[in-house]
Amino acid sequence: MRKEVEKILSQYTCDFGFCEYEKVSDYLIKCANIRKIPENAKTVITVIFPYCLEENKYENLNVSRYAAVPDYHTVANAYLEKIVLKLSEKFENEKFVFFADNSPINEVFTACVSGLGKLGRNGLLINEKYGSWVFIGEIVTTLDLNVKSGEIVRCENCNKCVEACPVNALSKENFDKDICLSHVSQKKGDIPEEYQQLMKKYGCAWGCDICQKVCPHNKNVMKTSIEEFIQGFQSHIEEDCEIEGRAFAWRGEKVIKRNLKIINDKTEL
Ligand code: B12
Repeated sequence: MRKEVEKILSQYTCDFGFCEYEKVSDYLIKCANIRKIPENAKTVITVIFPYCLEENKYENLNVSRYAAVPDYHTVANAYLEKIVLKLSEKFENEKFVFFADNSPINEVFTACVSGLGKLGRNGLLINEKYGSWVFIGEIVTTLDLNVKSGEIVRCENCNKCVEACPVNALSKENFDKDICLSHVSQKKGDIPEEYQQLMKKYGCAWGCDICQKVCPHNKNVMKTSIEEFIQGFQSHIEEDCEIEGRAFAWRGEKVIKRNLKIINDKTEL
């Protein structure tokens, strides 16, 4: 049965792995989608979507790399939907439900125990081929593939990401999401001056890549072959840009416009 599932998955441009649902079910993230998980779920099929492009593409970047490609929710969900259609045809009596990001599944940890990579000190999945420049999605199914989950393997803890984080969000053992620059840049309302200064300094109007850029595992990684990411890449976001279809659209245009104003402001803070 596993071979048949693998055959279907390998028709798409994605790498994948498996784990027992039971292994991750104790760590579900509370969100509305939790009710979509099928009763009697047995297996999680975890899929990664690499998004790194050639380095020279990032020269004029004014958002983090994940936001420079078309909205990954749409791209990942389209792939996952196609896979689920094929799987449902093949295994008529089983249920298959897919998620990407907006998911009750802790995707980083699930990808780790699905054999897709190490857990980085920055809290991100580090894949051997693509580094941490991957999005994660998954299919939760009642199909019992009799898989054996792996254990979580942590990175070497070289500390580069911890030292590079300008707000010390990684200094304590547990990641402090409330002070993370990526988190603050995505919030509504006023941005503290200290954070405005950092956004200007790094020229980044959405998200933050600092802890990933310094990671040794992200050097010379394989580039994405996902056409949607290659074709729809937009490195420089203008204040009057169309936000539809971009990763920051969910927040509404006010937030990205506020941020672009901050980083485009030429006066000293
Ligand atoms: C909320 C969120 C954020 C928040 C908070 C992040 C956080 N770490 O809490 C903010 C806005 C800061 C953020 C930022 C970013 N994010 Co984000 N984020 C998420 C999201 C939607 C949920 C994460 C979450 O709330 N987890 C719950 C908390 C409590 O988990 P936790 O801290 O890990 O603690 C749990 C584990 O330790 C667990 N545990 C312990 N042992 C074990 C063992 C097992 C087997 C399991 C399963 C669990 C487990 O127990 C704890 C309690 O549950 C995920 C998607 C998802 N559904 O997972 C994407 C996700 C993690 N983000 C992603 C990305 C790309 C980013 C950014 C890189 C974007 C950017 N460039 O700015 C940054 C990176 C910042 C960083 N260093 O983390 C990707 C990561 C891809 C990768 N390679 O790992 C994800 C997976 C989205 C996706 N579908 O691709 N993010």
